[in-house]
Amino acid sequence: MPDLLQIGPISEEMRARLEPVFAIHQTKRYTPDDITHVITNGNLGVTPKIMASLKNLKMISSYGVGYEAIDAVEAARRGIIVTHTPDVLNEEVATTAVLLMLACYREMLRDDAYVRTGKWARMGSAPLTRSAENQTVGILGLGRIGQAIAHKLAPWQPRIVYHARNPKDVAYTYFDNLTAMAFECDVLICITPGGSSTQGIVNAEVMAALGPQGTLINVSRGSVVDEPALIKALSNGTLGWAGLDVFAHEPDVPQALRDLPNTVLLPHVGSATVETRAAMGALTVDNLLQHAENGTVISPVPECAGL
Ligand code: NAP
Ligand code: 8YV
Repeated sequence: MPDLLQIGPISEEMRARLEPVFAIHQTKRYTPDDITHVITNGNLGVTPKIMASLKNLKMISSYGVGYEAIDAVEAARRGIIVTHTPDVLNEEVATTAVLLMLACYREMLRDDAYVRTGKWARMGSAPLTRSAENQTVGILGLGRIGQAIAHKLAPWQPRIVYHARNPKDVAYTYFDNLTAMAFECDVLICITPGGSSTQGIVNAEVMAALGPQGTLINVSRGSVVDEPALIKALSNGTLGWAGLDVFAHEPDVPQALRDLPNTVLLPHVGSATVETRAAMGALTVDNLLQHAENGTVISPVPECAGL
């Protein structure tokens, strides 16, 4: 039986499928030389120290599509296959992005409070909100989820523009410069990977370009947005609104951000429905079982695709 190191929690369904095939070890008690497989998630990943200590590691299966907490280049160099869970969460995360955008435009939290606090009864009506129809929506990172967001926004008849490192084979307008795109946008939706190449790319300049009537939506990683600059821009009116599912130091969200009325804040729940989390869990386990059976996997990360 191959030895599997479990980093982070797994569901009972996942455990029930793994137990007949793997000897599962918890992080507090295992012999590093025994471990051939690791199961982890996008948040915890595998630290460089743990990866270096596992001399006989063959495969890492990560729950979630983002894998910046795993050094996939080093894994590939050592012949270790890293897998993740792309595609099965596209629609769910896209829904979260649209939900945040609409909640910002239509002031859903403010109006909910109007009813709950009795302000509606006292004031008679709530102030008007903004229409989300016919907006210019910039998508930062037009990959699997970015394209799902563009499709899901269609009923609001947006003009879609996008920025990525390379243009895609799509009908939307490509910008090779993020600030230049932000000048044209009413809304900027971030859905790139995290990690060093996107660290702080949504900076004060991009926020100023988006402007006082602009809305920033982040469903990618907290690291993509310069959080102190965001707090400043939202506080002084340089930027209008922000809808955020992800933060720089989760689960800690700065009090200044929590105090701002022009934000909608979610606890990293982009993919967090029962159905989608089950699909992610199933793919995480499928990759492990297939590797144990014949050494192949279903969804390797690009760095490991050739292994
Ligand atoms: P994907 O298909 O790989 O798409 C990523 C996109 O980002 C591509 O268009 C890529 O295009 C672009 N990109 C990569 N590096 C960039 C850079 N330095 N500057 C500008 N654009 C860059 O990935 P996906 O499946 O859509 O997932 C995207 C990310 O969403 C994940 O990695 C994860 O961080 C995040 N996510 C969040 C949640 C949540 O719960 N909030 C859930 C799932 C995923 P180029 O290669 O041309 O640059
Ligand atoms: C998960 C995510 O919540 O897939 C991702 O990249 O951010 C989310 O779907 C997370 O990865 C689970 O650890």
